Amino acid sequence: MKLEALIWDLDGTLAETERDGHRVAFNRAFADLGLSWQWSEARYGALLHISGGRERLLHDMATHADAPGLPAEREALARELHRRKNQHYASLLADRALPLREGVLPLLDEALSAGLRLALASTTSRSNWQALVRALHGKLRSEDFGVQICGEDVSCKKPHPEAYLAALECLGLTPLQAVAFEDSPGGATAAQAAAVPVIVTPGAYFTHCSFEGCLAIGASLHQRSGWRPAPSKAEGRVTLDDVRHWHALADHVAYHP
Ligand code: XBP
Ligand code: MG
Repeated sequence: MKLEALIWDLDGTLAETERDGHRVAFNRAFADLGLSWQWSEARYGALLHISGGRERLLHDMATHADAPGLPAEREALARELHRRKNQHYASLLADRALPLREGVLPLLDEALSAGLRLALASTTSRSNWQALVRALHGKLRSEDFGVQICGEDVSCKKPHPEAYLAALECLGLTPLQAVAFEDSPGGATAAQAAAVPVIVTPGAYFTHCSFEGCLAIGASLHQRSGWRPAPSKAEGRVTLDDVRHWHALADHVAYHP
């Protein structure tokens, strides 16, 4: 099956946005509303198994005695906090852009030059994708991603496959004509549940997680060392040839730290 498209997750995969981006922005939103809640780096990591910022807020409210009692009030508070969080996130990025993960940009460029299509399949809000694009001043071009599935486009967030199924439908491709790039167990599960082969570069919060059934897994697209299956060459970054090679092998590997 010919490889036609690369489908990218955003948070943790294109860029490390969680610890110094979303987490800090959530904490600013709590302070805005006079709440004493603050998410430490460790607490935020534990909450990341909940996809979606609003959903994460609702989940965490169960642990706060001063959270509203009624479900409708909690929902309203989560919406307001989430709205403010996304505003803070955009200003944080405008002040100090979070870089793309190493090795991402050359692979994007190589794929485009080779005529492959790029898609985004993220459960983050569209405004967060746009904020990252803006902050990177032309390094990451929105127009290069012919298909952009964001949190607002799905009713079920990852690990549900909906984002990937929607991306495939918009691309007009079958799952094996694409490869997904993910950083988290939930994201990898979403791609696999849509039958899209997945290449994993664990995000900062997911380096101690196990991943089953990946096409390939490695610490960074920037370097070939340590990848499973091993790329044909030992030196340099992960290239489109490596991706095509893994795609052709369609051999699935597991990773247990
Ligand atoms: C990861 C997420 C997101 C972000 C915050 O998305 O779960 O919810 O943490 O984004 P990805 P929102 O699929 O890109 O890894 O607050 O906009 O939900
Ligand atoms: Mg992710």
